[in-house]
Amino acid sequence: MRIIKHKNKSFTALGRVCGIAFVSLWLVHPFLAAQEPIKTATEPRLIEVIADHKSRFSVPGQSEAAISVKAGEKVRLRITAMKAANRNRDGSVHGFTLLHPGDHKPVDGWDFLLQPGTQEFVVTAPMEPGNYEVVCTVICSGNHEHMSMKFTVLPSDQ
Ligand SMILES: [Cu+2]
Repeated sequence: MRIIKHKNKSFTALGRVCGIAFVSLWLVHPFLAAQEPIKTATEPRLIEVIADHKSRFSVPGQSEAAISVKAGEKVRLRITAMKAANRNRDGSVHGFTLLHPGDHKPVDGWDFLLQPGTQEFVVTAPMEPGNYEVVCTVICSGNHEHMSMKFTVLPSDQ
């Protein structure tokens, strides 16, 4: 009888220790969670583009108007557009449309009309590597036909 009592006592003591440990952990866990980084490495890469008043694309900090992405890479396009000679009826001053290397057809989800000012689009690069091209789709000026830029999709393992 005594042994059983003793066992029960030690069981209760163990229960108490566990209970205290659990409560302490529960009290502390919001502080542990607050230590975790809020931003993760999967944040899409920012790519800046300017579509200017002379009907040219450019990339700030680059001498050549060209973009390189990895196949399937998620990127955030920040495009600043300035009016050239003409604008569309909807107010767009330039377009930004990605064309496939082979048939020059627009890539799904990569066809934008640009309003004056800065706008952002989060997009996923095509899965197929190759030399794509970005073209303007608004008859923005006499230079419209020449308004294009290189867009390279690299294999995802490079
Ligand atoms: Cu144009």
